[in-house]
Amino acid sequence: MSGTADSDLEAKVKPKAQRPRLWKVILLNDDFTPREFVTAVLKSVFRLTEDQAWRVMITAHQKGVCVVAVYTREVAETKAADANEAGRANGFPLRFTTEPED
Ligand code: NFA
Repeated sequence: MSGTADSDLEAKVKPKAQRPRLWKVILLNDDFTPREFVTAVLKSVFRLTEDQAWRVMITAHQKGVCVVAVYTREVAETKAADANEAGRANGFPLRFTTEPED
């Protein structure tokens, strides 16, 4: 063994500082929600800039989906629910989902 008794013990007992798994919030395209409304929700709920919000919206519009941001699970689920409620409250089928990062 090359380490000291102390560092050998430390290697056995020191708890690993686990980083929580992060969750993606994903924006789904639909044919009805206005672009400006999607962008407004991305700015207000996810605190994106106008530029970031427009790029995320257009990417989802063109590709079907776009990752908005990653958060801890509870924050991701709360923001997705808030954003879905904003769509529902305004009569739009706007949908956000969450999924764990690999
Ligand atoms: N596809 C919508 C439109 O053309 C815009 C949109 C983009 C909706 C991204 C949902 C998500 N009005």
